Amino acid sequence: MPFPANSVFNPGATTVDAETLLLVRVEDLSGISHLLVARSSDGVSNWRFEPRPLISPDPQIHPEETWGCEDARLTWLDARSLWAITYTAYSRRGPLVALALTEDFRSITRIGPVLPPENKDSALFPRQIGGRWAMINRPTPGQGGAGLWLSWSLDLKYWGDHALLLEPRDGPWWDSGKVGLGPPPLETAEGWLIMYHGVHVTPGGPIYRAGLALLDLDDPTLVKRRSSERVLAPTATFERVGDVGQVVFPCGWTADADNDRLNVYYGAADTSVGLVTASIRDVLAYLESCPGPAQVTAGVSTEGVAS
Ligand code: BMA
Repeated sequence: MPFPANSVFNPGATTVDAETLLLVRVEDLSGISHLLVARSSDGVSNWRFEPRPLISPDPQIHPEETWGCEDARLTWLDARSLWAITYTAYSRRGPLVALALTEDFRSITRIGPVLPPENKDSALFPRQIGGRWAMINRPTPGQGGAGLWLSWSLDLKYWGDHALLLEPRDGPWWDSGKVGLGPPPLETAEGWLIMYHGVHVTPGGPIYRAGLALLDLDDPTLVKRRSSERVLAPTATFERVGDVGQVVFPCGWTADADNDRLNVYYGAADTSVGLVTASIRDVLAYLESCPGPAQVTAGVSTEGVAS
């Protein structure tokens, strides 16, 4: 690392000039987080870090960032020829969703706070749907658990038509209590693929795991499939032990459709970065076997029953 760091985790991911680019969250020795670019030609090894963060808190002009900038998600917006960076600005009144734009990951334009606290785990869809931009986010309401919401915008700055998209389940489920979006939605022939984390609180503390869902391409308010099972869980020592143990927290992925490969980058135990890979075809075939809209909506998703 180019400067002293307590931990490096929860990276956004994309591809730039045929290289994998991660925007990693670096928690400094005071506890405040910054977002730093790392590049690798194979997406696995020889990571090269920029000397300075791309996004550091700027509390004079952006008081909402006073306690740090965390957990970026990166979405290439083809129609605008730039990336949207959604990140958690940690304000003194709680975490909120902030948006910045970049053409090159060398400089950014801050749009600023787009949703008030408490809200986080947000990412844009890569293209407009029905003439509007769409963004998934995760407010924390006073009742009913924290779920995924969908919000809409004509200009990327002003967001509305907020609606609940996917609720946490209940009881012993791996995604009871809280869920939050992982990487940005990925367009596939079957629908928008999303990965989300679920938090199950146990007497030993919370466990963060991740599962999958598929949204309708033309109407992403419709959840077509939702995995009953978690597909990623803390099992290795580096996922079970760290600053916050028992955490896998995916925020970024890159997809190589030609080679049928999905690379998922995730934070492990709020301390380091892990990578898991999968076949996109396998993932979509698995989702086809998962519960359909009726079960998802009723929140009574039963094992392997398609509607
Ligand atoms: C969430 C976020 C993440 C963190 C996770 C586990 O609420 O704050 O940044 O990785 O908790 O501690």
